[in-house]
Amino acid sequence: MTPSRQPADAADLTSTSTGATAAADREAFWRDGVVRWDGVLTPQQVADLRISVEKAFFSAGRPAEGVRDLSERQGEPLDLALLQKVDLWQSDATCEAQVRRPDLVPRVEALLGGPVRLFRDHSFYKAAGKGERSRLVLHQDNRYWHLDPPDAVTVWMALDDATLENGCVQYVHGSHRWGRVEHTRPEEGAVLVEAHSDQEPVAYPVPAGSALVHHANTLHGSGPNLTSGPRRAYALVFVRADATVRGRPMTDFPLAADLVK
Ligand SMILES: O=C(O)CCC(=O)C(=O)O
Repeated sequence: MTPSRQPADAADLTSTSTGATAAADREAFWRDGVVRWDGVLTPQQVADLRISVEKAFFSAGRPAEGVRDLSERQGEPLDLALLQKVDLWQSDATCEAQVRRPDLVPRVEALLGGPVRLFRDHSFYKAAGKGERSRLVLHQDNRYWHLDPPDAVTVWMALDDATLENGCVQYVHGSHRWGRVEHTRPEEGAVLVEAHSDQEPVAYPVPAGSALVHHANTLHGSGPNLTSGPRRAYALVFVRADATVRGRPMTDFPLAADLVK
């Protein structure tokens, strides 16, 4: 395995739009495996993305094509408690505008210390009224993605206020340094596997429009949505430009700088 790129000397890094320095961002990201960026989406962008996400997930009241039910248990009817969809930007102009926005890519490149590719976008939909079934178990993204090195960054943007009650994301600080963690099936028939951690995750409640930016090896999950409304999020995933996926070069994945208008 190629080792992760270590944070470079931060002295040359410039201020970010939120006033926090890129150096402080990098320090937090490489210390905890996650960093919070506030005010990444305007209220209008949140409203527009909610419309796009609802359209992407549901068609005439039923799950649309390409929607994955992460709460699925083999042999049981679909519960539709925790839904995911990938690559919305390829068919939705509002999502495409997020992929092409000029401000996020330099911030992500500053975190990873070099050029990045867009690996995917994806959206998570935690439905209301499904209780425990909408919980997302602790996992490492790279358990599924097989990127080498695993230096990929998810910019997870809240489309609803994410709270303890509706299942905000939780992260195990420092777990991005643990390498590949064993995952096992939490129960018979579950589609997702769960990682074990002796260290408690830290909950990150954030308002709609804020982002949580995590490394692909950071253990994370989210609690159940116990409220009467959905908890939605839209995320962009960037990977180091020279990484491989399942041993193959990633030249088919666009360089993020080329997508930016
Ligand atoms: O939205 C969530 O609850 C989980 C997000 C997640 O697992 C991810 O962005 O990798």
